[in-house]
Amino acid sequence: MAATAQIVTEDLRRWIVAQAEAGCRPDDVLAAMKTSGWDEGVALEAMEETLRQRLDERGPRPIKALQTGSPVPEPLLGGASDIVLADGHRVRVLTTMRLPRVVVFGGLLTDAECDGLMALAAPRLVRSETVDNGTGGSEVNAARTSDGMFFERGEALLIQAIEQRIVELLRWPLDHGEGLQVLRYRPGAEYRPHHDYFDPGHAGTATILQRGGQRVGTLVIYLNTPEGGGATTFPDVGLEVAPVRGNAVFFSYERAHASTKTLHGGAPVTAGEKWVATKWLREGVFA
Ligand code: PD2
Ligand code: ZN
Repeated sequence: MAATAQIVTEDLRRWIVAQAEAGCRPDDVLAAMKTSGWDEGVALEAMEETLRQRLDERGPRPIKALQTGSPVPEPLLGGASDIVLADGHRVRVLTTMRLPRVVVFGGLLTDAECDGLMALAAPRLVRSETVDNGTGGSEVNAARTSDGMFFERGEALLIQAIEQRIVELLRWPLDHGEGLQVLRYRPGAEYRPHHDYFDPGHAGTATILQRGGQRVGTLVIYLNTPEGGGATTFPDVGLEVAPVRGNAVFFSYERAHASTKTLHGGAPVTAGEKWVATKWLREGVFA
């Protein structure tokens, strides 16, 4: 069925409302619509619009299963120019994409800033852990074979300067950001494709969300240029961002759902090391 020919009928609206009121998860409703031939984007829009309209009719009593998109950071873009000024620092906009929402920046950090971050992080690196979906704690994971550490927000002057630049570039409040994380990949190390949002279906997620809510955006900054490999990949759309010292890739996700097409990974490093700093943005105050 062609996307343009898909009309949302009253029958379909009634069916969507019935599924939500019966407690069906949005993912399952979406999957059922896709199986019957609906384009994913059209189905998602139909579901959201129908449920929002239904909420308006019914007043404040929420239908528990529904989720609408959250506000997300939207970077400062230069309009006619590909240069933006973030806290007085000139940053180049190299690539933009709508779905997934991706923006690649050139020259976000200077060489000296990259060196300074790596020097501060190096003595504190330990084998990376990922979130344990069952408990909300963390665990060592074969899908992520790097070493890492977290800075506290604002813990050093260099960190403060970088964080303020990110605040202006992404137009997202300082206190909605997690502390910067630094990762070092050795040859052969990788970060297999994953989503950065916390999966609402997992038992530990409710605990994680108590501090700052969902993640809504990610900025990965490359602190060096590996000799081989290490691209940041977006397998849903075949996009590969080359790791170049001082550059960064930003992406946002307005819902914790694969339809954002923000599945991404760190391809194996084939020669040399790869160092990145990641800033995750939350929907609320991360205190
Ligand atoms: O280092 C990367 O390219 C990478 C890839 C995927 C980093 C992250 N995810 C992350 O820090 O979330
Ligand atoms: Zn990631």
